Amino acid sequence: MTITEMAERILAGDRRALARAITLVESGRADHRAQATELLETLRPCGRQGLRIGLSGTPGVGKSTFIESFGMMLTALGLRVAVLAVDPSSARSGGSILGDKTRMERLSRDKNAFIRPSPSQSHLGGVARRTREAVALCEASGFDVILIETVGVGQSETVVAEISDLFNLLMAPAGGDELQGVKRGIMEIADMILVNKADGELKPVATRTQADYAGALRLLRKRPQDPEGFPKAMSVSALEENGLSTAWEEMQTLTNWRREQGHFDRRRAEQARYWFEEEVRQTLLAQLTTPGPVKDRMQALGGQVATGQTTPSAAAQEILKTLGMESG
Ligand SMILES: Nc1nc2c(ncn2[C@@H]2O[C@H](COP(=O)(O)OP(=O)(O)OP(=O)(O)O)[C@@H](O)[C@H]2O)c(=O)[nH]1
Ligand SMILES: [Mg+2]
Repeated sequence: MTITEMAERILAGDRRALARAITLVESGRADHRAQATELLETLRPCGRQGLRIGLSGTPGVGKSTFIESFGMMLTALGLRVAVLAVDPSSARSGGSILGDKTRMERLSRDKNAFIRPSPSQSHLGGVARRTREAVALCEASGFDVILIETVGVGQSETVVAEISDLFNLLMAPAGGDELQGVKRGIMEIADMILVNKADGELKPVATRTQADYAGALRLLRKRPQDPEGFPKAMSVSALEENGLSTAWEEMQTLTNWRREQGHFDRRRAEQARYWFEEEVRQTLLAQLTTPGPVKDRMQALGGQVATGQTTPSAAAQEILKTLGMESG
């Protein structure tokens, strides 16, 4: 299949072509990278845009269950839904989204849904760059909503927030102590906090937890990209499918306001700039760390610097010269 054919099929909504294209953007091979870049460039003018929703939460909080219920609700509304994942580590114990495909049984059988397991790469930034490209491919393929899942274990939330229009944090019903432990940075990037498992005997705890988060969110400085009443904390039950349509309505309210106020496009522009810079940074870094002449030279010069045969700055200049970049 040529790149032009692949692009045409993606635009026509062909799922197999989409899956192949995602494999192409995930590939580490230099020729694949060149093809992937060409493909993305070919698709760029189509201008199709979906809503990118990031979803994070600790293992066991109910992300998979939520995506299944929420995704089914969206497809029932006639929307096409794609699910992608960013795994902070390939050795994730809780079960990858690949295993989840069996857990998300109803959604994976839905012809208006597309579930893509996470690529198994060790480097988080690398995975996220490619996930962002997979998002672009899904948009070109006509998906209305793209759900991007990540396990909340540190840096991955920040990375997913850089790919998303809306970033949701899924939380478990908990006492005040656990609430204290929630990192401030996470609260600052969340557009919505969803307290899950608001059912059965956990319901009163969930309601209290929601009120606590709502209070904590009010204390944070108001961001220009939030209208009155946002960021919001809500409670849902992914299992019993409660509160999901209300959550969706709130997401739309927030998104529509941001579109009207210009925040939506501004954010996407900032993100595009961020990923461009990240691509340059990562590519340069890769030259220094992947086995090859530059890495060998680094090693050799490192030895000379250590034994005082040359200075760090003179050695650095030599590496930069090898890379075709001389600093002033
Ligand atoms: N009571 C209740 N249980 C839930 C709800 N959502 C999920 N669970 C249960 O919580 C457990 C974990 O759910 P998952 O959806 O697998 O959680 P996850 O966040 O995807 O977990 P990892 O993939 O390991 O990170 C399962 O036993 C679910 O049945 C809910 O709304 N209410
Ligand atoms: Mg899961």
